[in-house]
Amino acid sequence: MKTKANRLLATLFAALLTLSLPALAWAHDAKSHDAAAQQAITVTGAWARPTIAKMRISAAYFEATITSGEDKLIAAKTANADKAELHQHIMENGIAKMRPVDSVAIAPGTPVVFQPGGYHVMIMGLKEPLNEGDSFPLILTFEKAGDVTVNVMVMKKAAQGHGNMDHGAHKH
Ligand SMILES: [Cu+2]
Repeated sequence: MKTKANRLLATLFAALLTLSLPALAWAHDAKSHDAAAQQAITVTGAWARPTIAKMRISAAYFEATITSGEDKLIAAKTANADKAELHQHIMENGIAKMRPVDSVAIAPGTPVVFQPGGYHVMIMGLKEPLNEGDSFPLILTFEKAGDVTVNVMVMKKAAQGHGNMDHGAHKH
């Protein structure tokens, strides 16, 4: 009985080795492409709300995708403001609140989505007001890929963002 079990284990072990060989080769291959990680990240649809009255704060939204490997968005900054923070909206006892987050993970098939009611880049201490039609550069820092600069368009969108950019239908 014991011999039979041992033989079975040996077979399983051999099978595992066979299986893991291509996996190891693949992992090695993926690692060699780390240098190209920055090119693998694409940020689209970056926009921010115009500032209101004398308030010098805004929030920026965008979607980031990665084609290979995994990374993390760890920081944001812009020369146009004193501070930019990664924030998340949460509901606490039915009250919408926001809090800073350390990082947001990104993987193929799991884009980083910053949108109203969710993740956003809180921009504080803007040096100039943001008006509709303006744009400004925002630097997104990823743990592996490093800095990715995106052009943020200042525009108004409906309070409940569904990614709909065209509000023409509301005009009669
Ligand atoms: Cu915020």
